[in-house]
Amino acid sequence: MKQLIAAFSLMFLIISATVLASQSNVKFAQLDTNKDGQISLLEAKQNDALLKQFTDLDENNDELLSEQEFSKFKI
Ligand SMILES: [Ca+2]
Ligand SMILES: [Ca+2]
Repeated sequence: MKQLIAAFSLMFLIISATVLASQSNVKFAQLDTNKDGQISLLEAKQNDALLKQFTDLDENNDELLSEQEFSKFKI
């Protein structure tokens, strides 16, 4: 019985960790509010962490983040 409880607690922990991780994972599509497939500086302002990394992430310095550039974004 103790093992069953332990197994359930572990499962619960894994599920909550997954939910938390997906919540903090900012989605490209959510930030790309005008749906042009790029994140502009204005759109990046929705997320403080992204704004701080914007210039580092923008490898071709066009002041837009492509999905590929955004994929390197770490919270
Ligand atoms: Ca956009
Ligand atoms: Ca760019």
